[in-house]
Amino acid sequence: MRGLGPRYTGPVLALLLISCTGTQTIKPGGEETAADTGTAADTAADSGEPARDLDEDGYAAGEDCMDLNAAVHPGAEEVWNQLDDDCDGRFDADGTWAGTATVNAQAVYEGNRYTFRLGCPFAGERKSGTFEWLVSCTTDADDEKAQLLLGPSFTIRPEDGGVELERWEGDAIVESAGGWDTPADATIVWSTFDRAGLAADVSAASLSMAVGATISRQ
Ligand SMILES: [Ca+2]
Ligand SMILES: [Ca+2]
Ligand SMILES: [Ca+2]
Repeated sequence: MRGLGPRYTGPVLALLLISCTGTQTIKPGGEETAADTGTAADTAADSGEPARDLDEDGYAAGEDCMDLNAAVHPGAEEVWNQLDDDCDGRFDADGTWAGTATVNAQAVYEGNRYTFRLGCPFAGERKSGTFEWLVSCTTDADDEKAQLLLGPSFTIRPEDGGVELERWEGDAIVESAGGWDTPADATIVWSTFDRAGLAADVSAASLSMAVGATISRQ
């Protein structure tokens, strides 16, 4: 029996060595590592929370401005639907619009008919279902009849700026610095998200106006 003692010495030492090296990986308060996620000790840089992509379109919430609609994400095609399909911060034709309107006016005064043709700047802002726009005309300061019949300047603007999809149609108003105003009918039709046509007209006994413009997004 005495002869067996030394034979067990080797395995006992090996077990002691294994238990000592094992304490290195379970020490409380150890350094956070990439593989050690989802614990209370996680840091912001290593939260263990995968980026969420609820609609599974390949774009995580945040980058995806509507993460419950797989058709909406950066790079998607913008379509007429009152949504910001491509997540560029504007839906449909939102933006600043400009152009030059041509105004052909006819006024009857003391039995005589006078005609005027003006080029008038158009400025508009389309945003989230509204389109506020203004045509600003300045008449020829040397044209006495224009000053008398149209005023030194006049504007045309919509009475209601609400707009849906690719067509706006409604009442507008012509206001003259000469002290009068008159209603107009106006229509704006978008051919693309960057281009539209404006048509407006005034039809009154002593004044008629035809307004046309091609406007574009800036
Ligand atoms: Ca998504
Ligand atoms: Ca859209
Ligand atoms: Ca957009």
